Amino acid sequence: MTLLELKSNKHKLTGEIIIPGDKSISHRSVMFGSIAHGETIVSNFLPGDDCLSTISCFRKLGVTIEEENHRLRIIGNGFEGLSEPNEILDVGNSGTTIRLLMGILAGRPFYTSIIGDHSIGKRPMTRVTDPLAKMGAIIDGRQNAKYTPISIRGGELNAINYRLPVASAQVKSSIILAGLQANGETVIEEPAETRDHTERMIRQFGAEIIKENRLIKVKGGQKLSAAAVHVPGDISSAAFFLAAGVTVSGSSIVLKNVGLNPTRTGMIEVMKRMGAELKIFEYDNGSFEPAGDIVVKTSNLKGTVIEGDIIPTLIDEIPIIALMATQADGPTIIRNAEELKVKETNRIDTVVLELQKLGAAIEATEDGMLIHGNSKLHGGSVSSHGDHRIGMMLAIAALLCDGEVALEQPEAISVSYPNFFTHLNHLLSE
Ligand code: SPQ
Repeated sequence: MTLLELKSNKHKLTGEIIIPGDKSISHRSVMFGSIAHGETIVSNFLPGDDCLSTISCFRKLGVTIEEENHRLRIIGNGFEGLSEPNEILDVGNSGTTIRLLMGILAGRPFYTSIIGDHSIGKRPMTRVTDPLAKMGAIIDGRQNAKYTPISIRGGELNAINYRLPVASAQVKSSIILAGLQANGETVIEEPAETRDHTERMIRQFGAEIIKENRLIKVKGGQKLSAAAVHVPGDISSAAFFLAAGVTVSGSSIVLKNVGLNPTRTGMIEVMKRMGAELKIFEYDNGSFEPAGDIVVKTSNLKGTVIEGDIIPTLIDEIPIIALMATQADGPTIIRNAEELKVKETNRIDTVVLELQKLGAAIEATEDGMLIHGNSKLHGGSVSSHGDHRIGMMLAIAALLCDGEVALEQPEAISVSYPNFFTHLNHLLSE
């Protein structure tokens, strides 16, 4: 087991970093490049472990993908260009890979077997296997296709009208990808708006998708044509430095190239509400995904309530928001966030357990957390539990602690931010 000693020198953070490519958009760029016709070029691709798993799966499905220096060249031959793999597909730690991949495979007339790591083996798959089976795919797996290993034999699909039981971009995207191959028009209703990268990418690849409030409509049989994809920086990665910038005293940092898709910016809204001093400079990058630079400074924060429709727009940022809230004046309440229980770890339990070890006044609730604020954090031994976002949150927590923090399983961080510690050390060294 790897252990990393994080020295707490309470050093301010200054200078600037360029935020690495967005994980959600990087995954989708590989998938769309693979099912489109022609040569897709992707720039600023994120070579994190999860996105590399996606590349590996599509190579096993017969797609030519070249990867060099954050740039991909993908030769797609349409959905029909995918072929039956003679090996098991391994999605590693990536929920996005397995759920979206199943949507694509649902319409392919061949057999595929899919596995993932220990964490994936505990994450619910019925949320996608149910609607895909309704459309006509033959799916089996552990506990009636609830968990991996999963096998799927695709074929002719029929469109469905489907109300998502949870606000999930992965489930929505999986059904959209199946819907593109189905007979008729698939209609999906979202209980709350979730990230819309799939919808934006469909349009970039020359097909049509209609969004009317919370209804999404997509017709089957459309042709996708290869396109250029420039991946903006990942706001979910920037989140760790946004929180460090406002909480570590004497800090002032610039985060460059942050994706600013409004379905992902809930944390910025919450930070403003908490009194954070941050400035956003959005620029026209000519892409279908907006981006900009963010300047953030140490600020006096106050507690807040985070609940309802904003939750899906900051779901992956909740661990680091919880840490930020330990430093605010007054309590912060997070509600309606039960989805956290089925992420790489149960992120309500892991956040509460690990922050309590460092002296935070934080409690788990049925569907979120209660964070009392004004906590003086001390050193201690903590673990990422193999969850990248918990690992990064704890590395930032170490900056706020009196005393050393030893972090177990820091290697999980490479799932979404392989150069996280290089960036952190750069901001500490200026
Ligand atoms: O891919 P994975 O493992 O599910 O990754 C996570 C993360 O923290 O990076 C969730 F654990 O992000 C999901 C996110 O929570 C990525 C995602 C997407 O790209 O569509 C959507 C969200 O999940 P969901 O279940 O709400 O659709």
